[in-house]
Amino acid sequence: MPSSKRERGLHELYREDPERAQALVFGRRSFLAGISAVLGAEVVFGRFMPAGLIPAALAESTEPFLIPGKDPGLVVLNDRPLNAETPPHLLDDPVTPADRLFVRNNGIPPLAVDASQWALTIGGESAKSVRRYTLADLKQRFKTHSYQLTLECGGNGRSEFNPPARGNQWTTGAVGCPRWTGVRLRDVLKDVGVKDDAVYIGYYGADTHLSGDPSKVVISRGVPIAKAMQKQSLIAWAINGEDMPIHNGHPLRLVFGGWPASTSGKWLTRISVRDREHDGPKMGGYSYRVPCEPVVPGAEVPEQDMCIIESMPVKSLVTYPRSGLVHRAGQDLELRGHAWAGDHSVSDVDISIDFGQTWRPARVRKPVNRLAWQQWSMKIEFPHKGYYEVWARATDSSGIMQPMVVPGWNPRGYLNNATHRIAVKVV
Ligand SMILES: Nc1nc2c(c(=O)[nH]1)N[C@H]1C(S)=C(S)[C@@H](COP(=O)(O)O)O[C@H]1N2
Ligand SMILES: [Mo]
Repeated sequence: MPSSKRERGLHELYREDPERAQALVFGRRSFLAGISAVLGAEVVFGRFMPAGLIPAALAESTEPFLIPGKDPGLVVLNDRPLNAETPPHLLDDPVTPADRLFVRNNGIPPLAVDASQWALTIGGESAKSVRRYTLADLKQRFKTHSYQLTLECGGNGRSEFNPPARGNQWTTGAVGCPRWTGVRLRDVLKDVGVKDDAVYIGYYGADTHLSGDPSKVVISRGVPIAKAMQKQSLIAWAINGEDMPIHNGHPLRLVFGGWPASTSGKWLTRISVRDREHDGPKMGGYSYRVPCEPVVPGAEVPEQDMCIIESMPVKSLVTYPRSGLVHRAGQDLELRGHAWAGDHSVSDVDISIDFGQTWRPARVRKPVNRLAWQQWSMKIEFPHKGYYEVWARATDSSGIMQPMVVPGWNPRGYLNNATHRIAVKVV
């Protein structure tokens, strides 16, 4: 793997400057040996391979980057750190399978984890004690709870902002809603004892900084104490009844449904109960913050005018059919997908097949529990043969609707909850 300090990896480097990428990755002399290792095969006519050529296997597919425990259909946006999103049609299940949950790493995960040795320490200036819990302690001493909780990266949809925002160019797939199992954070916090002046909790995980510097913390975010104390806020060890994939935080992580997923600390080793807003890396500046008041696209916003993102906005996906479907004229088509709305629930999903001229209500299911996404479905007929777009627009329980175009521009490209569109050709 390259030793680049910036947040970019092989894919991006190869796209921009293949020669430099090769030099960086393998060094000039050992290039062929290195490339063979990555491709998993000898480059048979390697001595004829032009310098700077992008091996087709790297340029065209994610094959060499199959992620352990993940569906090969996930799209890799970056491999250092690893970031991969899920195409909408792979999110069709009401409960997201573990191998289809997106991955957003800010650093390098602890790859060899011994769960039997894992421990979580809780302390901080607003904790009444410092306590250490092994995974076994958590399982034995506290009641186990399971909830389906929606996890969405604050930057999901970033690729649509204009002017563009730097960072992972997520399209629609940095979201999922598996069933999480663990203990309530509040039960454990009560065991530790929380002082009256507590206002926030902050997490620390066992991943390492891209620079390799062990003294640098990758990311340490958190939530206000009120969110921490909600019954759905979990310290989780399982997804859908099984150990979670290493890239999703095995063996222990926080899960705060409906809030930017950056609050849901992975590979959790420590929680600090704070008497102030937590101030770990990526809490301040422009990280996971948006202008407190709307700004003109491209504006330079002073740091003190940025506010922390809390509950995520209302949003929906069309997960069936897959965009590009060719459908027989005269037959009904059953559309379906999910909708979610941060701390709120979803009250309506409306569908348009005429570019927003008219809308018809879909059937919307109740959430299985608070903070779980909801399923919508609708049977539709198309009046003529030709090209259609299906647009889905959700409304939350407070009456707020998804916008049809990309909403408020912000420097880092967060919170794009514009309607999802798919293409259908009727023949
Ligand atoms: N320790 C740690 N926790 C972390 C991160 C990380 O890089 N390190 N990334 C955060 C971000 S930005 C997101 S969007 C979610 C992604 O969770 P997932 O990879 O399980 O989908 O984890 C959050 N928790
Ligand atoms: Mo994120």
